[in-house]
Amino acid sequence: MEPSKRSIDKAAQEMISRMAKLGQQNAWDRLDAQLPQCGFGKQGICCRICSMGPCRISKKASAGVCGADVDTIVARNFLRMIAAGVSAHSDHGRTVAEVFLATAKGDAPDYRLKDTTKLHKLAKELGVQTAGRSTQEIAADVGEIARAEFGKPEGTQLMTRRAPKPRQEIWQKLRVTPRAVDREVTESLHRSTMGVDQDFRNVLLQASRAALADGWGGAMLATELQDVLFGTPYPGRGEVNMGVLKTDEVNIIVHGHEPILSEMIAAAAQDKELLAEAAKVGAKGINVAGTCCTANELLMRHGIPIAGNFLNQELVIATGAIELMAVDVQCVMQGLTEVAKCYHTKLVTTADKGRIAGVEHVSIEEKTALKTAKELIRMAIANFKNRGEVDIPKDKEKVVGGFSFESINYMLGGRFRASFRPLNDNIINGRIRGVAGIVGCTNPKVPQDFTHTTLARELIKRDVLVLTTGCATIACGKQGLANPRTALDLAGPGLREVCEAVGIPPVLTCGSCVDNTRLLVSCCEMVREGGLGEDISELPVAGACLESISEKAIAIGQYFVASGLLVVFGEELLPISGSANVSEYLFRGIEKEFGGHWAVESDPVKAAETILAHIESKRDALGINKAKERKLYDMADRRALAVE
Ligand code: XCC
Ligand code: SF4
Repeated sequence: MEPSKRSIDKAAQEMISRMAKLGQQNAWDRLDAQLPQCGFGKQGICCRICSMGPCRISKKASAGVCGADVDTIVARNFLRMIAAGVSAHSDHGRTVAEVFLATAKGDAPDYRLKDTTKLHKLAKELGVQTAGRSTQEIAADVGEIARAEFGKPEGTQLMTRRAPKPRQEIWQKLRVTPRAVDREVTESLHRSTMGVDQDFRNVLLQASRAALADGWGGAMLATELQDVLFGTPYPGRGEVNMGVLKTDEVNIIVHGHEPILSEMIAAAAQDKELLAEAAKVGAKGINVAGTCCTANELLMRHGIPIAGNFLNQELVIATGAIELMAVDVQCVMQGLTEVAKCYHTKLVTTADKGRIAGVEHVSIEEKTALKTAKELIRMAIANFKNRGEVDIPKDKEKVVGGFSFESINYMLGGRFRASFRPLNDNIINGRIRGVAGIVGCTNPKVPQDFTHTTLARELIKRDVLVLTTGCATIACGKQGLANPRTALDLAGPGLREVCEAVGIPPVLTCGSCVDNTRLLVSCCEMVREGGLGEDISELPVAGACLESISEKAIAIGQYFVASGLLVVFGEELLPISGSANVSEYLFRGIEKEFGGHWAVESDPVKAAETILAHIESKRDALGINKAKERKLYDMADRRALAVE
């Protein structure tokens, strides 16, 4: 297949061609070898949870051996995906909580509590005494409470109290206020095992509760504690794409998710001794760059360059310029091993829970993290001399990274009156129509970066402020959408005016996938600020994920929906189409209960229309469309806009 059909990223195209020429395989090639993929799996109608199966629903068999009907099977599979997604984010959150606690207790000497202002706020929220106590003491209490959120025997997630009151009441009424994360995951697995929960509605309610334990629990804690540990992000410049790799420096890629590892490598790369060692082997410096979400974490906090998103992980190695790639957890393709073998690149796993057969393992532990990071850098330096021919694409784009909730608040209102008021006002007066979150991965089934960036362009053109996370952020960055200089020209006049006044691009990079909780917190603040209704479900806000790969994305989608938002997902990527009842519930029925719902649309232009229609209907309901005359677009107008 033409490289341009595989990715819209020029640098990626170059590397795809290079790999093809050299006879090396990547995810796209392996996808081709898998085609046609299983139609039962796509629709969510196969079940292999007991050994009377595997069963699949067809014209010939309308039930599994146990009698489970298609609704039960599809709902159960959906719940299991969510449980897996929740467990990934929340295990990440738990690791952060453990390092946080160790830091507070003085057991993790290489880490610091960087944002004590945020620590105090968090302490207050969690009911921890601050007066007359040291930072360490306060942090130790916060850490204990946070860690308990994952496994406490009773009570519900404390962070849910951040949600607007009516939202909390909806959750209580539906009995889905999440309890301990572990409990929700365990119960989800129990309920979806053979012969337990066989009422698809009941199964899907648990899907909401488990997902909420992620969004308002594990993932939210990950973000909050990481901010205290590593610093709350504030906007700063950075660069994205493979052009950030250096021909004359030692290149190290950090790949995966937990900043526990990448922060240490980033810190160690500045070590004078190591820089001198690099110079000795003829390298001008040590260049650390990230891929996937750990890259977002580093860009957000330190402006460290991003080499690419999910589908770039194999391609960066194909530049021949990577001395070492250190990976931790999640979204690390086993395919990396084969690509790394074709080059001098040393692939190293660092998380004991994420090893790869045949790959060297260097375990990162909190007590000795910096020492281990230095060891990894030494391995990279020693490997510099083994470089063969190097082919680094030129492409890179400037981005502004670092839009945390706090920094958006600050940018909008200023240091002395930090506030969401200007955002709310500009939504009310119609300069900004609404806000959309574009999140998610890149999937070889779709041309890489195409849907995220096309959707972002469509939305900003029509005055919708876009917040992005995960690999979608990196996609937008690569296409210049997170750079005020290039992106403001693409924004509609109202949005542009506001962005220029405040000094922000129309697409805000908000971090990694756990940082989707920043979007939830921002929604809470929009409600609290006033003028846009009493609950998240009243806001002219929506989420979209048209290029997902991960169970995590389904969990995120479900907690957005259960928080009251519309979520538009890539059609092929949501395996529920086999059950009309489950589809009907998730697309429509759930809205009556939660105020949010799923929609599927693979065409980004049409997805933009869906989101705009949603935003305008929320504006109508709020009565803020009456104030000003607005141009009513009919379908023909919209299409004309879309092809501009
Ligand atoms: Fe993975 Fe987070 Fe998806 Fe990227 S966006 S492919 S989940 S790295 Ni999170
Ligand atoms: Fe088949 Fe039922 Fe067992 Fe699933 S639980 S594999 S549908 S018998």
